[in-house]
Amino acid sequence: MAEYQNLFTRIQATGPVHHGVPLGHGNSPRTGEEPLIVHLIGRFGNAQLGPIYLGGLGLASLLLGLLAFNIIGFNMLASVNWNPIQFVKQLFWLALEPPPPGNGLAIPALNQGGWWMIAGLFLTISVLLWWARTYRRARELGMGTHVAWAFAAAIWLFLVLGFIRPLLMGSWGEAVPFGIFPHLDWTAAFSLRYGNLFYNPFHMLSIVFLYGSTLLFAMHGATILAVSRFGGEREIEQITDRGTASERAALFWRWTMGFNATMESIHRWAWWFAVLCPLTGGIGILLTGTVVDNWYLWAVKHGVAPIYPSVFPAVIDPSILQGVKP
Ligand code: 07D
Ligand code: 07D
Repeated sequence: MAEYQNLFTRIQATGPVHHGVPLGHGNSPRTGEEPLIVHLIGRFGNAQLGPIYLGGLGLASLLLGLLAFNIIGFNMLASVNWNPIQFVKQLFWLALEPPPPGNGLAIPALNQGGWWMIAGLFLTISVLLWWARTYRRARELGMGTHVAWAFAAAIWLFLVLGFIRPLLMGSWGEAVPFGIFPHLDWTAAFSLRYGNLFYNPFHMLSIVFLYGSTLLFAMHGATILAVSRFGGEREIEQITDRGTASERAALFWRWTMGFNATMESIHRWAWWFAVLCPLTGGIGILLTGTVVDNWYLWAVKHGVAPIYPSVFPAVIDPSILQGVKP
């Protein structure tokens, strides 16, 4: 029954275009007075394009973000002797590095991490202003601020990685470089330096919520699409009446799992899983190097991991030889 497999949008419901609720005092006018209806866009989401709200926060955020982006880009360009061909060829490998480890928290020279600090500062302000924008726009629409607080969870991990942990460790050199592959190198090196991040229980929790988020998203998306022939995607109230899309969706999970979410609770689950991923992750990164110096030795000490087997000439963990205490 292929006609009921609802995976691609076939129907585009369009009503009269509108600008949304009136905005009170202190708001900017919305941009795009005559919203457009674009069929192609309607295949992915809503066919109505605009109006968009720029506003002071949005404008300031975009400007600072663009400034940071340009500082990073020009530093990368300088690192290949201003050669545009090499810039494009090596783009994914280029970096703007933080100050060297010996520099501590001192203000460095521009080409010794100074540009990294300026770009980082601008990017951070840009992200925080964008957060304020999500909060303010939600309030103006009379909505809850759930999106803003979920975004705040991601910003928490971002701040731990680039600001809070380096501050606690007493060196900006601890922070992440800007760059596509360089930031992956940093991630791998960080794990190795601290004795394998897999043994960090907060990294474990973060992964649980990462994987859990995809699982929940798949279950929810699939369930709603599967009852769209009964109008499942249109039901906004919690409906348990016999024969409705909601009742079938609930029944399906009760049949297959013995338990089901509700139209409301599934979104609370999704929100918490997504939020807890960077929240627990940030805790894990914050503990690394500050409280725990080697997660493998920590895991051995707490009976999580076995010690190296003594079948061959005695193996000693290299970090113990370097004086690291479990
Ligand atoms: C799909 C929403 C759209 C967002 C996108 C990202 C930029 C960066 C900047 C050239 C899901 C836009 C990217 C604006 C351009 C310059 C200087 C979100 C979606 C498309 N990472 N990471 C990526 C960032 C960290 C890790 C990709 C940012 C940590 C691994 C992209 C941050 C660690 C892998 C990217 C950040 C880490 C990636 C795709 C900030 C541990 C990959 C991201 C601000 C968490 C993957 C080449 C994506 C990849 C990847 C951006 C932090 C690990 C470039 C902005 C330090 C292991 N990261 N990352 O789709 O392909 O997100 O890398 O903290 O495998 Mg990363
Ligand atoms: C980065 C939050 C900040 C982003 C913000 C967005 C812009 C761009 C522009 C849209 C992602 C700002 C946006 C500026 C806007 C446009 C155009 C969220 C971010 C504010 N790990 N690992 C995690 C796995 C290993 C390591 C988390 C798996 C190895 C480090 C996640 C595996 C080593 C860190 C996770 C694995 C290692 C992590 C990230 C498997 C490397 C972190 C969660 C199967 C060899 C981070 C506690 C997240 C963390 C993190 C998954 C392996 C290192 C769950 C599945 C052992 C150093 N890892 N990892 O939401 O929190 O990130 O750790 O092997 O710092 Mg890991």
